Order: sequence, then C-alpha cells, then structure tokens
Amino acid sequence: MVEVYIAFGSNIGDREANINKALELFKQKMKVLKRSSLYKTKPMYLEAQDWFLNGAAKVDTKLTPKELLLFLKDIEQKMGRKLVERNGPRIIDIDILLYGKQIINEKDLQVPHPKIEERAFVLVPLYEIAADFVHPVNHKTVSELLAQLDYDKSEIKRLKVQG
Ligand code: PH2
Ligand code: MG
Ligand code: MG
Repeated sequence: MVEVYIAFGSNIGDREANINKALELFKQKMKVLKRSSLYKTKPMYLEAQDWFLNGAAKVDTKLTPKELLLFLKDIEQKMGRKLVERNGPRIIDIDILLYGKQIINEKDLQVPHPKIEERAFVLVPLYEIAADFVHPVNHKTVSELLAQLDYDKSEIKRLKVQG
C-alpha cells in the first residue's frame, strides 16, 4: 500500500463543517486511515483574511497521483470553491502532500508538495499522523522538518483531538 498524505484547510463559513464534508466526499474514492486534529492557524503569505482551520489525513487509494488531483479538484469545485486570489480565502483547499516516495514535477502537480517545509500549518498536523515518514526529496522525517522550522506556536492552536 502506498502511503498518501493530504492536507486540507478552510477559512470561509463553517470551517469545520466544510472540512468534514470534504472528508466525507473523500470516501467515494479512498479510505481515510488516519486524520489529524484540526488546528486554528494564522493565515500565511496573505495575512489580511480570517484564520484557517487546517488538518491532514492519511488515505489509501487506488487512484494515481493525477487521478487523485482531479478527484480532489472536483471536490473543491462541488463544494463551491471559487478561484479568486492566490493564497486568499477559500471554502476548502485540498492538497496532495506526499504520494509514497513518488516525486512528480509537472506544471499542475508537484509531489511532494513543494512548500511542506515552510508551512507550520501543514507540518504540525502531519507530524501527528506521520512523524517518522521520510520525505523522499530531502530525506528528513516529518519530525525533523518540524523541528527545524522556526514558527510561532501561538499561531497554530489545536482545536480538538480527533477521536
Ligand atoms: N493556505 C494557503 C495560504 N496560506 N495559511 C494558513 N494558515 N492555512 C492555509 O491552509 C493556507 C494559508 C494557500 O493554500
Ligand atoms: Mg494550499
Ligand atoms: Mg490547493
């Protein structure tokens, strides 16, 4: 089985309901094996917007990375995501973080996600479910990546433990 990790975030409307709905839709084509807690996170890059709710999941799927990308984009569309501003507010954002050890560098799909290392809102939830996973490009574990990231802990607040 390939270990596939997905990140999700929302900062419009009922953020938790949006994330739960997305995860419900995941089940059409994949099995959600693990899911992190949800975190309230300060917006990165574009600060003048509401805080996000972020989390990550480990899934099992038969979809190829490209098929998975299309499936996730389709969920975003169905949930009413509008393409407005880069890094701006969104009902739901779903990103492929890792697809086993595969490395993909195409225009519309880069795996591992190229910004994992700089994003506490990704690394903190990912650490909960994949601390020992070795990143196939930099060969560091998620735990090491998180340890080397300088971030403000008050900007990532755990909302609740996933039960
Ligand atoms: N997503 C972005 C840009 N900035 N900031 C936080 N806290 N959470 C996000 O999910 C996020 C962001 C672009 O995808
Ligand atoms: Mg994103
Ligand atoms: Mg995205």
